[in-house]
Amino acid sequence: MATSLQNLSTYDSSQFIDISEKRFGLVVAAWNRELTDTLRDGAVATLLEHGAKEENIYINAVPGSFELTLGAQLLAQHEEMDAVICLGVVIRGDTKHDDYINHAVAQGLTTVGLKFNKPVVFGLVTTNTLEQAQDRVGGKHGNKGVEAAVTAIQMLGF
Ligand code: RBF
Repeated sequence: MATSLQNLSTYDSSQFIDISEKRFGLVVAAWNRELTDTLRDGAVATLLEHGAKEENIYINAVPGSFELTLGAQLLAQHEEMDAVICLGVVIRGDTKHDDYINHAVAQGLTTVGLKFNKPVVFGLVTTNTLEQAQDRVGGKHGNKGVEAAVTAIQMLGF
């Protein structure tokens, strides 16, 4: 599943539903902050561009990506929340911490989405190097924050 073959930062918005009354919760990991700020900015800009109202976008920070799951649950449990977008960057180090975090987040966000029956988007950039991460937060592989927002909109139209 090479990212270079799947770049949703260019997408067809002609089928998007009206999101002007939809509420979006963003959960953004503070770890690798410079990178996750860019993911957040891409997601917010995309939601606004497609008609979301600024006051309907709720941005919440969590310490690290591992906390995305609980952050998502705390937002998703509110009935008026339509979709939750989780953003983080996990870069592989010398140990296997990244594996544990990534699997826990993937499993956790899947569970939250199914529990509350609403889109909970996995906007976790998982890379071997800092450069690979930079390429995916507004670099040559697009901005995965943009793609996460697009996914939320698409799933709301499902
Ligand atoms: N959080 C991230 O969002 N990205 C990382 O690359 C990252 N690396 C970590 C490496 C180690 C060794 C540890 C212990 C934590 C790391 N975290 C990272 C933080 C993690 O997601 C979580 O916030 C903390 O483990 C506290 O639960």
